[in-house]
Amino acid sequence: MAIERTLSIIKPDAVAKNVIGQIYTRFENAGLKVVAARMAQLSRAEAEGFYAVHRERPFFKDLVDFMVSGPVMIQVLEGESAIAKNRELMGATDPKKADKGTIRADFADSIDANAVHGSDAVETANVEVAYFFPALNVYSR
Ligand code: RTP
Ligand code: MG
Repeated sequence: MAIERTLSIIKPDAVAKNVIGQIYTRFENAGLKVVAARMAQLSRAEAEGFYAVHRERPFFKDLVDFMVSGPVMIQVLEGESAIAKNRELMGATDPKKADKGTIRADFADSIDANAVHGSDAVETANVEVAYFFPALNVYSR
């Protein structure tokens, strides 16, 4: 077990539903600390760069269209096994398959509009945190 950081995004659908606070409460109740945060309207270039690993996938254009469709809330979460813990809180990519009580089961409508993003491994977490936050703006505590 190690203290990790992970990149979390509350996607446009969940921001539009006004559930930022409810999602933050789940992070806090699971022992994850918000150590950096900002709201942003992503440009196409930013969204394409962020999801570059999916560039060749059939859903790439829909994914980018969705991610630029409204403001997102971007945060770095820190805590014991933060990457896996956040993925557990999120639930499966497809909300129909997500376990009861997970963020996606409770707030997501479809596999495209699925409420949240979370890094999936230490390497991707490091890249994704650096993509949105200069080190100076992350406040470990
Ligand atoms: P995320 O990266 O957003 O945290 O989601 P994830 O790890 O659970 O899923 P991933 O495989 O990384 O896919 C990234 C996002 O692309 C959309 N997607 N659509 N239509 C489809 O088959 C499909 N598959 C993936 C989802 O919005 C997913 O969150
Ligand atoms: Mg992913």
